[in-house]
Amino acid sequence: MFEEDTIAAIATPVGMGGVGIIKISGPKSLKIAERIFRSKHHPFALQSHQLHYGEVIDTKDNSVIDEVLISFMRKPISYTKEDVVEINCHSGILILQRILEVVLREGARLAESGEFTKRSFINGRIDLSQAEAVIDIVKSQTNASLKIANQQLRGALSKEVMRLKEAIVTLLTPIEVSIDFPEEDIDIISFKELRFKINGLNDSIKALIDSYEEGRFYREGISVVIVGKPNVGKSSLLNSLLKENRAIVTPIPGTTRDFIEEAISIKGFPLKIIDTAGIEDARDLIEEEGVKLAKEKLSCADLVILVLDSSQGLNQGDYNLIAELTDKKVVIALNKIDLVSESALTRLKTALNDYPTVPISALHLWGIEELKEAIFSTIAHYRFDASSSVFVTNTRHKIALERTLESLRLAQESIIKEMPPEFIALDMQLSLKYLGEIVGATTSEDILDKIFSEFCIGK
Ligand SMILES: Nc1nc2c(ncn2[C@@H]2O[C@H](COP(=O)(O)OP(=O)(O)OP(=O)(O)O)[C@@H](O)[C@H]2O)c(=O)[nH]1
Ligand SMILES: [Mg+2]
Repeated sequence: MFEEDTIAAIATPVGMGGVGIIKISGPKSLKIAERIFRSKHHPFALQSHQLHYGEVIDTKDNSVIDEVLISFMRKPISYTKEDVVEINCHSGILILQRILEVVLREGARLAESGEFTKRSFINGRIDLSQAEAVIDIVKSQTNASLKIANQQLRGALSKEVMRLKEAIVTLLTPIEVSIDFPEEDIDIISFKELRFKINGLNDSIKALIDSYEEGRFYREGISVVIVGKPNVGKSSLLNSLLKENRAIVTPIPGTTRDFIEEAISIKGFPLKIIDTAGIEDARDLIEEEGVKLAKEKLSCADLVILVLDSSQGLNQGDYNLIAELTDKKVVIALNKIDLVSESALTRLKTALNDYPTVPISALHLWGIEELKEAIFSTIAHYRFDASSSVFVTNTRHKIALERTLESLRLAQESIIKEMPPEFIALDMQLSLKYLGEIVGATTSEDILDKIFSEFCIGK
């Protein structure tokens, strides 16, 4: 059906800017471009893979909409493997919309979210994991996550999945032959050898599943939650880590009601840093909700920064909070040190001997680098060389790998129980199906729709 259908969309963010792009893909692309584009050079032909300078004309009244650069990429050497036209115009919402209107009027239809990339997948230029990498690239907020997404786009994960698939097929073929030709005396692989080889595959799959935890940190960022009693300087700390006034800071306890989440990176580590409402007995419903949210965030934190007001010493509220953090990685920030004496600070540090403590003044930006160091040293074990191995960062891929592993485990079980070869073959076929889901070879239409709906329109 794609053959008949030509799609178009504005590919750049809407707003004022230097350049805006309208993308067209499908069999009518060239015809539409020829209708709406008037070159500055004569005679003229829209040659493939060249930039042409001219104007876009409103075909209704022949008026000029904008001065543009237009390119035509003849299939199959294009993003979608179809005929593609890209119009670079000035980026103003009216210009972009008017050009799009003309393109639609001339026979294209508005593209759905991710439809260009979906076509690229359906036409076999990239597989599903590579298409998903395109979303990851667009969403990347750190160099490390960008690097992993780029590897995936280049096919690192696909290659590993294909290698596993081929290995399973190699093991499965003689089993299937023995099922189809039971009377033939074919030298099929021994059960012992089969178990041994499946074990080897399991190890590779497990390594991929294990990479998910690390990969997740790179994709989503390690979540660092700032907690403490009201007014101790949590929002001030967030602001000083971000180097901007993101959160409201006032001397009134209970200033932060909701949570605030921002991304920062420390030595290349992506962090999601979350400021929360002060935890204390709530005085009203809003505070109660704030405390509830803060505790929720706390429960899924990878690392907690507990902020204490060193000018106030420790009270029961602080001890209660500390008690809630026993199973968490914690760094304690002793804030407002500009208000306390050296000796008071030493006493506090001694009292908190069990924890890494960093004296800071969020107001004066003292100790912020030291705090970053302390954060880094508690998460440094997540460090790995993102360039050397294959990472699974996508939950969908991880689930498919877990199912693959489970099918192979069932196949192993059938081997141990000396079940008929049909049973072994069935589970091994299932394992192939699950692996196939990662690259989109065996993925259902609804799942495809769901994946591509996460894209923006025009990608
Ligand atoms: N002297 C001094 N004052 C500070 C420091 N850090 C924060 N403050 C002040 O403490 C008050 C509370 O700061 P916030 O950052 O709003 O504290 P919070 O913990 O976010 O407070 P809630 O959102 O109400 O829980 C403000 O008046 C800040 O200016 C510091 O290092 N030294
Ligand atoms: Mg606050």
